[in-house]
Amino acid sequence: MDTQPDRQEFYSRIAGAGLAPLWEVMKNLITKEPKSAAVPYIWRYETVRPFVLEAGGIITAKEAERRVLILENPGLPGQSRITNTLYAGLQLILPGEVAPAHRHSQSALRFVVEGSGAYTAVDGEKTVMRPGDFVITPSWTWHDHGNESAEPMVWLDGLDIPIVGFLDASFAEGHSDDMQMLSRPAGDSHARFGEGLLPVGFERRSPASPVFNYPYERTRAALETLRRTQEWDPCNGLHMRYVNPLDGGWAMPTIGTSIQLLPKGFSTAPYRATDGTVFCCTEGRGKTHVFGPGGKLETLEWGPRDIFVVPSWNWRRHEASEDAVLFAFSDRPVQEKLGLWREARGNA
Ligand code: GTQ
Repeated sequence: MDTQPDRQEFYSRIAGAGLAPLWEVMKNLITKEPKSAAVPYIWRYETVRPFVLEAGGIITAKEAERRVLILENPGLPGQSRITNTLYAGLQLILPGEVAPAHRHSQSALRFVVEGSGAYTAVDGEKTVMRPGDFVITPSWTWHDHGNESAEPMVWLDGLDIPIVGFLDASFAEGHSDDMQMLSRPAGDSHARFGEGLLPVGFERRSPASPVFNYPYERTRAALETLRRTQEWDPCNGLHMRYVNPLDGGWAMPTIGTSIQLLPKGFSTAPYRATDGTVFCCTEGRGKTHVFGPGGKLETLEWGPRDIFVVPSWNWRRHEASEDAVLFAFSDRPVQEKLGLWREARGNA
């Protein structure tokens, strides 16, 4: 007996009452394992750089408010996201420009890709940025960017826009001035929070790290010292995360950031985790083998300034043909707080 017509008729009647049958959708709602619509993808800097610079002739930073080309995952077209939960973009600031001060619920990170000497001001303090610097803009802090150097500056933006959108918790406002007033000298936060010291009696007001620039120079020096111990993780090489000195947690509450050194010739064991991850290469060259749509094995070949994404639960393996350094970010802190984060390791 064909029950379909009866069922369809039932479904249309209950739809009018705001009801729907779970059994028709359950397998897609509660999957046996993560099934991300995002796909692995690489943005080679030599391919995207001309477009980023071309945008500089199309609109000013002031008119655009933020002149950014979004790195949109091809599996999520039109959704302004690089993974299901995170947004990424390449922001250009030309010499003499200012991206006017604003604030929003979304937290942002900057990872400098090209140029040196432009600044970001966050909550009354300026920080000058150099390639490989990791800078954070915590939720609801005023921030403006400017470039007083003679070169264009490009950085990778990472924001939790899809997460905040999912929670319907977005607020934003523009400042009355393009540039906020500065209340502390450059380096103040670093001296106060980034030197193994904390002001006695300091009262925490934000879940984000009070250190807002993690300069590449120090990060790179740490990796260089640590490589001598050769305690490599088989899946991730020498892998360090950026830390909030107040509690030892991630530097940002919604985005986890890390840096890893893969020495020349290092080939990692297969790895997957539930946090879809965005990588940006700062030095060296290598390949990442990853299973793409339909289980097809793909190879992403990367070098300096290239950005690539590995979605949730996709197996991947890195191979470094030169000493390579990868910066990475993902939603891991959110998943950890919710007790959802998982990883799996394969054999080398
Ligand atoms: O620099 O404040 O890529 O507000 C997207 C939204 C950068 C920023 C983005 C933003 C910013």
